[in-house]
Amino acid sequence: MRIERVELHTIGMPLVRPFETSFGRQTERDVLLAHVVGDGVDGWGECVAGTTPDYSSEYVAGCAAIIERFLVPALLAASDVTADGLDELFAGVIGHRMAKATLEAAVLDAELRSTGTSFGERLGAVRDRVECGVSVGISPDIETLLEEVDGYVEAGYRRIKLKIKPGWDLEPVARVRERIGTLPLQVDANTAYTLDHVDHLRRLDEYGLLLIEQPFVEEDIAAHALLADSIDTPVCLDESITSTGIAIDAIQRGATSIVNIKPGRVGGYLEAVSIHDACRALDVPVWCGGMLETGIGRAMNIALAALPGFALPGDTSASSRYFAEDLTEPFVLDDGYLAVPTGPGSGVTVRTELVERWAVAEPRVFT
Ligand code: OSB
Ligand code: MG
Repeated sequence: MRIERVELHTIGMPLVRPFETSFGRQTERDVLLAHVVGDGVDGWGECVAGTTPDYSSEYVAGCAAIIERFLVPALLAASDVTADGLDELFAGVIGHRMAKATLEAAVLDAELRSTGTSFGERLGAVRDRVECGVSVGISPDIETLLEEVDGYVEAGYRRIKLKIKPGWDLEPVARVRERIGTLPLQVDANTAYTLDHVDHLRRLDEYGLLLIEQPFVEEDIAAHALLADSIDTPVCLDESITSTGIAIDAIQRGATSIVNIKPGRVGGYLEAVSIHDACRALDVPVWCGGMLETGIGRAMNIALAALPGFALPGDTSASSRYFAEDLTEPFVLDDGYLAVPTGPGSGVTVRTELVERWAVAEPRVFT
């Protein structure tokens, strides 16, 4: 298709409760949206970058700059744009995967709408619903944490993930394990530890965790391999996994025996499928991570999580876990599952009146 117009919108959406990780505390999501129009169809993509470069080096305003200055001109200049061809079209820009993923999602959405195909069909979904977990932030105290966990268990979530950091790890894990019995439990450190903590982290082994996510800094694959050799809890990389090649390398080096796949982090849904395929060939289970997505990214993530290698529940929670009102029709948990959308493209409809109402800046329009 030929892309005739690209709009960039930035909106602010309050979270229903603050979300605290080892790297920061967030009360609102700053969302950059790309809307592409061409050949009589349109599509939306959501950027997963945060307001500040604390989870990765990318951040909202930086993504907007890369998109405006380099990616949109390439898109508008091309006579025939396909999602498959974007890798080549954007080859002049190194990295900036979250920025590229934003436009890839919008182009895929438009392309699929033009043929009446759903994301699930295009990506290779084999299930019509996906099992859901929930990511629980660091709490002011244990009682508040237990209350929050109780609510999620009550809501039907099939797996709990606790954010941990030095000083907030063994006790919350022990108390939550005691509270939830045998419900699957995992932890995410978002790079908060070092190799000096190996003996300490080994103490997590007694809580029967599904996995420990990204204990060390993202560049240090070797440290994760060392830890994996020293503890029984499976090590799972998140931040470190930015491409298929890096995923294969980390697996072969024994640094990760389970992989968290986030489309935004790896440059888009097509690369996410490629990582899924590589992991499947190596018999490594994967699960779908989350970045507090609105209904747009959530719809696409749920389609991805329906691929055969997604063997563990994802951070694909219901809309209500994040927002009082979502940007699309809300995703509602049913017995711990979310249904894979079946309509063309993402299968959801963006509520453009909300895009306008929640705008924090004038939209930028490129033709
Ligand atoms: O590390 O998985 C992470 C949110 C923002 C940035 C990083 C992470 C997260 C989450 C939330 O854990 C997952 C979600 O519910 O979307
Ligand atoms: Mg993580």
